[in-house]
Amino acid sequence: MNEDAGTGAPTKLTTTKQRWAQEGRFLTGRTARPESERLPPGQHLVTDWPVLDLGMHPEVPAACWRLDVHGAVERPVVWDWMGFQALPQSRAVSDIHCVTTWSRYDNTWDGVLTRDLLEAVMPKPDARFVVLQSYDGYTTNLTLDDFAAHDALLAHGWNGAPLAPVHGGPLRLVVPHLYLWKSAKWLQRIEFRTDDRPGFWEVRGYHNRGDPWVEQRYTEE
Ligand SMILES: Nc1nc2c(c(=O)[nH]1)N[C@H]1C(S)=C(S)[C@@H](COP(=O)(O)O)O[C@H]1N2
Ligand SMILES: [Mo]
Repeated sequence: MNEDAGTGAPTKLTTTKQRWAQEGRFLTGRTARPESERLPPGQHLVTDWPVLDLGMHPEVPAACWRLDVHGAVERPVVWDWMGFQALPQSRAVSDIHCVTTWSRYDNTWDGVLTRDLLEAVMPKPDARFVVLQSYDGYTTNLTLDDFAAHDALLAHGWNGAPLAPVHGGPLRLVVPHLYLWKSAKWLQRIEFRTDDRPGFWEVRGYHNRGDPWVEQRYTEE
């Protein structure tokens, strides 16, 4: 017997398809993002990589370099360069978005995923925030959730080469889903906290979170 729209008796196939519709079968819960929507609102694409910072470019030879991870963690640690390289190493590709309206696609980063760092230091259950401090005195703050994003990493390589000192080498943070000011260059200390503490730009009118997709550029007065 053929299916007849509207009137036909339900066949096995129509009942099954009707059940799929009710269950929302095959829905991914994601929205397909056309290429035109890869660029957040108010941004334009660049192919070079502008340098932005406070103006002092601290030079930290690998022999003197340390990363101090402390605060609300079970296992505080100070890594030297060798110790840091002994952590699981990953490669990730992401776009960067700067609050000054430029974006740059397809950056290949080498380094340690923040997830792997978290596994090593084990934040205490009441840790909610992370404050980054850098060798030039810069600070910036993140929620632990934003810090732990699947594509966030502590990067020492960019596009197959060591990360250039002007871009934060030996080591910088990269949090692709937030404006680039959250991605501290010349990373020196990571503090896990139970309370938030706004950083250098956050106390100077920049948004506390900095989500480029909803243009969280500045704090609204
Ligand atoms: N240590 C440190 N990190 C920093 C900054 C800084 O001044 N010092 N500036 C931030 C800002 S405002 C931006 S836009 C990006 C720029 O990174 P880039 O120079 O690699 O493009 O670094 C961020 N990280
Ligand atoms: Mo910036």
